[in-house]
Amino acid sequence: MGYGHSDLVRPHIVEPVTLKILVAGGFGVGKTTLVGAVSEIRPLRTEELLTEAGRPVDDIAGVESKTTTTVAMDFGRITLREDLVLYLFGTPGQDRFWFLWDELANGALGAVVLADTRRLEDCFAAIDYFERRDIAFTVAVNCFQDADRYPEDSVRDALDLDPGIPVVLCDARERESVKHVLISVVEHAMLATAPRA
Ligand SMILES: Nc1nc2c(ncn2[C@@H]2O[C@H](COP(=O)(O)OP(=O)(O)OP(=O)(O)O)[C@@H](O)[C@H]2O)c(=O)[nH]1
Ligand SMILES: [Mg+2]
Repeated sequence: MGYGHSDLVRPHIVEPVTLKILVAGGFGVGKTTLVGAVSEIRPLRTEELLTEAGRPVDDIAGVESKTTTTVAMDFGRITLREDLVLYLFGTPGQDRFWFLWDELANGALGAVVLADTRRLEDCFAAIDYFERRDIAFTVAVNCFQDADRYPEDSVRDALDLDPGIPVVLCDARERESVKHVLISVVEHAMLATAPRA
């Protein structure tokens, strides 16, 4: 006789589903901040100093206090539920790093497009990219203190988004706020990729 010892120690081990989510948006909109706010592992960052040499190409209007920029990617992980783990890949915000996007987008289930209402046009390129590749995305407005607040629907109109695309307001520095954004992305992406009945 005797019992299966391992059954006692490990009653129900659930193998989590892991999903890859991209975090995109314009330069300095808060992508690195967002990944850092929710990641349960120390996020991998690839920050380089913004330098005098980069000044002609790096447009820091609106983010003058910024001293570093992402040159390859941010990487973090969050367990949303015991059976659902997200791997977050933050993209570099500057145009000169576009060549990295295809690599990062490979296998992504969905994406967050972070937007700043003072520079909405900066996220057009990311939206265009995901629309072309049929990657489901949620637009998250990072509410900086000195930016005017607009309701979700005004942002949707301004960005000319399809009615089904979620728009949420967030604070990229706040863990709970970012979790809410990620839940929106996962729900939207699941619906978008589910086979139609
Ligand atoms: N007030 C405020 N500041 C923020 C917020 N999110 C980010 N910041 C600040 O804005 C700056 C830019 O943030 P990052 O997270 O580096 O932006 P990024 O999108 O990763 O930038 P790139 O990788 O260079 O494109 C940093 O100085 C942050 O501290 C926010 O929600 N509110
Ligand atoms: Mg960054």
